[in-house]
Amino acid sequence: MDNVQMIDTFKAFKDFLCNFARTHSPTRLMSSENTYSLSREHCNLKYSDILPQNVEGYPATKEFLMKVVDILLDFIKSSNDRNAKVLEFHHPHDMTKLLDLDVPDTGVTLQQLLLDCSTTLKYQVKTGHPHFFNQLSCGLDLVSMAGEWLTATANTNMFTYEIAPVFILMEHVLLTKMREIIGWNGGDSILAPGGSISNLYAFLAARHKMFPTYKERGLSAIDGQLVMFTSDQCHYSVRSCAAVCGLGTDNCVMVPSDERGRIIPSKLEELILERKAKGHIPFFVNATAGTTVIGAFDPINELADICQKYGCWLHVDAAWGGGLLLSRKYRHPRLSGVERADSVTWNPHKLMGALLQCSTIHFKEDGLLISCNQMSAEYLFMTDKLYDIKYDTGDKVIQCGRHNDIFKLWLQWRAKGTDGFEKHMDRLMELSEYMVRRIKQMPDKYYLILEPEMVNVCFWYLPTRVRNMPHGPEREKILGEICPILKARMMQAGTLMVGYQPDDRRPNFFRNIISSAAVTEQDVDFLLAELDRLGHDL
Ligand code: ABU
Repeated sequence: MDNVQMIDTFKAFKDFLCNFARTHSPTRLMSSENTYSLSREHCNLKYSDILPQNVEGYPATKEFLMKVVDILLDFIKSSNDRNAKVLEFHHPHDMTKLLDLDVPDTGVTLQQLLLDCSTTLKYQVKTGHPHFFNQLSCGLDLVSMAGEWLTATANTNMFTYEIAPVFILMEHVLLTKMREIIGWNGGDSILAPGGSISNLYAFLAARHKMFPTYKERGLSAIDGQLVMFTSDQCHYSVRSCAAVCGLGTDNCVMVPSDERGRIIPSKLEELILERKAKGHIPFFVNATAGTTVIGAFDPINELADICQKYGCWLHVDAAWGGGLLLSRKYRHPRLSGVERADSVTWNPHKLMGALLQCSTIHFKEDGLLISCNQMSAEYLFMTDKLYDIKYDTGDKVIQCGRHNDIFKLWLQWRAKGTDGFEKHMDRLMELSEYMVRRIKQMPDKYYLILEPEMVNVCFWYLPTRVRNMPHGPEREKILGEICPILKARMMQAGTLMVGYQPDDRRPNFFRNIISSAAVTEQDVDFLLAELDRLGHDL
């Protein structure tokens, strides 16, 4: 055998091994329907054979990443396929057996990483599927997703202009626009990691405003017991502020709400007076614009009057309902008076469909965030920099590293325009109204719990055996017991996801959310028919 023959034989053997490895992967992540195979040339490569470790590795890098994109595109396609399942449910102990979650001592090949990516998405719930109605954040906005891809590739931190110039300016422009939509001229804002932390920022700024030396002196700066007020329907993060900021949850007063889930202003005033009589210091009132379960809106103007009278800070938690600020049709009366608030939480990753996560907190008064939270770390926030250091926004927050959550929202807003967002909000509300109409057309099968103010439609499904029972506590008890069983059937069938929960007035009931741009009237019809198919015999 001459040299050329030997090389050919060696190459043929290498190809055979490569093919064998591709089709006989020993790991359990190998999926039989996998089509994400790297070329023979690259199938045995590892991370060290691509950029940045191998400067000659661009062709392999490109092929690897293009295959990752193929996997992502297939997931997107299947998320939009109404014949595909929303999820493939397995109990944790079974799921563990389907996966190889080990992180090995010796790294695996790029080919194996592709299989890992593919398998990961195979078992992921498709939150962008038109039949996923389970959370406040449903859907997959593809422009926003493209933005997130770019964000991941840019891989920068948002603490200084120095390393994120374009993104910092985008934050400035977009947050100013959002404040204008709230109704303010000026002020300040920041993107925070979630609505709960946004609410915490509001609390911190309010306390700083009232007790400017708290930052240095701590508890000794406050001569008395601070008290905050919120409705009994508020998001639990408001109460959590009291726990983490030293008030104690006993000093987060839960004000009763009416039968529609809205705070009762006269009760608020009574409770403020009660605490004042004890020598306490009422300082913060939270109004919820869009409660998590029912989607109720507290009457902001009435609360603003009370806050004005007693010198309290008014925060509006519009994490959920904030998107309706963009709709001329639905903004009023729900968010009327929001411009009178001192701070507003507004999560574009909820109703507006920006990718998770994208949460904003806005302040009417400029300068509070920085004076409250600034620590002036000299290794990041030098004062003698080349540029105007007011753009080093990282010193306004209590965290150090800050994820880039702006680009996906900015790109989405560029694509839709403010008009497009308004149409989107109106469409979601109209679809929810459609669902309510359909439920009312089937009183034998569905019981609407209350007329929704938002896209939260709360209802019970009525299986055949209860259809002739009069509605009352006895029937509600049965309906409450049915919810988890019907939800389990949904998940096992994989065709639909709708959430359920109890509240302080009733046992378990379903809460359906329409916040995905993918949903149509036909999907609402499917949802109602599917619940009946899965649950009529319960
Ligand atoms: N408050 C966070 C969102 C909760 C939900 O998706 O139901």
